[in-house]
Amino acid sequence: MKTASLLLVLLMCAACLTAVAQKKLTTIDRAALAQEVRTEFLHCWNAYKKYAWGHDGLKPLSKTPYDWYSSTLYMTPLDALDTMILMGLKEEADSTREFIATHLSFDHDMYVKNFEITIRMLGGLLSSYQLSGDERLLKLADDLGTRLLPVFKSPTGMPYVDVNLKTGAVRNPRTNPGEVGTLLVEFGALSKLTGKKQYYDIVKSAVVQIYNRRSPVGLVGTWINVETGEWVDADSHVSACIDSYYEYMVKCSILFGDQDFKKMWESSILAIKTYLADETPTGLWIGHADMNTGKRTKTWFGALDAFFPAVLALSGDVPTAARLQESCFKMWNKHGIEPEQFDYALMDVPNDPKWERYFLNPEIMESAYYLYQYTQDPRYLEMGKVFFEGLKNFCRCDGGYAELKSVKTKEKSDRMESYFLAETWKYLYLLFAPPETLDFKHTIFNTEAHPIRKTW
Ligand code: DMJ
Repeated sequence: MKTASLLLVLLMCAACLTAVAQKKLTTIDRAALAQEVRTEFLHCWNAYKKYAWGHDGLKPLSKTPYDWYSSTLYMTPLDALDTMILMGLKEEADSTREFIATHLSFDHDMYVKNFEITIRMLGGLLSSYQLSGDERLLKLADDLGTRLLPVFKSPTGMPYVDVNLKTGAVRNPRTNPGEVGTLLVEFGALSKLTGKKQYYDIVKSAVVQIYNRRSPVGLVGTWINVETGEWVDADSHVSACIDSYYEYMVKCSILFGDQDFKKMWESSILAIKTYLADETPTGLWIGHADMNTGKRTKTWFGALDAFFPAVLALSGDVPTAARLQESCFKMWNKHGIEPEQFDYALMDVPNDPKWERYFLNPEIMESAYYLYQYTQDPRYLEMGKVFFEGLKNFCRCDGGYAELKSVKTKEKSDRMESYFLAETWKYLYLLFAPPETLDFKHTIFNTEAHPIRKTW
C-alpha cells in the first residue's frame, strides 16, 4: 500500500513536471521570435545599405563605411547573402546576388588575409551558389581559389597569413592552427564542385602538417612559423587561433567522409578532455595548458570558446556538449552579455579591461542551435531568447548593432563585423524558424555559418 501511494505521488510529480515543460514550451513563441530576428537582421542590412553600400562593412555609431583593403570586396553583402536566402528575403537576396555576380572582382593588386577571405568569401560564394544555382558564383569561387592557392607555397606547405590576389606574392610566416586548419570545408567543397583535385590535396596536407607537429601529449600551441615548422607559442586551448582547427576535423570527416580527419579528431578530443577540460564546482570548462607538459596555465574560457558545445554535439557527444553549454550560459549571464574572456576560477572577466569587450560573436547561439537540433529541449530556445534580449538591450543602435567596449559598462564601439549578419542573426533565426527552413542533418556549416551540402 505504502509503495502504491509512493508510486502515485511520483506519477503525479512526473505529470506536473511534464505540464511545466509543456507550459515552458508555450511561453516561447518560436514563430514570433523568428520574425523578430528577421526584422532585426533587416535593421542591420538596411543600415548597411543606407550608410555603407558598396563597402566591406559599416561602422554603426558614426554611420560610416569601412574597407579592409585598398579595394572593396563587398564583404558584408556576400557574407549576408545566404542569411537573406534562408530568411526568405527573396527580393533582397536576388538583387544582392545580381550585384555580386556583376561587380565582385578579385583582380586586385593587394594582400589579403587568406583565412578571413576563405571563410567569409569563398564560403559565402559556395553556399550561395548551392542555394541559388547561380553558376556565376561558382566561377567567382574558382577564380578566388586559384588566386589564394600560392599562399601554401611555404617550405612546410602550411599557408602564410597573407597573399596578394594579383601577383600571388605571400607574406607573414607566423600563423596558428586556426588559420591553417580552417580552410578545407571551403577548398574541399570547391574541389568537389569543380573537379579540381589540387584544391583538396594542397589544403589537406597543410592541416596534416600542423597535426603532425602536435606535442607528445597530443596538444597544439597557439603560434607556429610556416617556414621553420617550429612552434613559437606553446599555449594550448580551444580559443582564438586554435578553435576551428578542431571544428574542421569533425566537419571534414562528415562532409568528405575522410577517415584521416576522424582519426585526428579522436586523438585530439582525448588530449582536450585529459588536459584542457576542467571539472569545477561551477561546472565543466575548457581552460588553457602548456602543449608540451599538459600542465594547467590559465582558467580562462571566452566568447569564442563557446563554439565547442556545437562541435561536441556534432561529433556525437551531446551530454558533454550540454554541460559545457550550461557553463557558457553562466558566462553570458554574469553581465547579461558575454565578455571576450572569462576566468572561471573568478567567475568574472580577468582583471584587465581589454577582456571586457564583446564583438557581436555568434558561437554561443550556434551551440544553442545545434543542441536544440539534437535534443529538442526547450531550454535552448529559452537560452536563445536570453541571447536575443541581451543583443537588443545592449548592442542595438540607430545605425545597426554595435560591438561593446565593455560588457560591464555596456559602452559601445563603432564596429559591426560582416559575420554578425552571416552568423549571429542566422543561428538565432534558425533556432526559432520552422525545421523545414534548412535540412540540418544534411548540412555542414563552415566556420562562418555558410551552409554547404554534399551534392557531389
Ligand atoms: C567568425 O569570423 C568565425 O566564426 C571564426 O571562426 C571565428 N570568429 C568569428 C566570429 O566570432
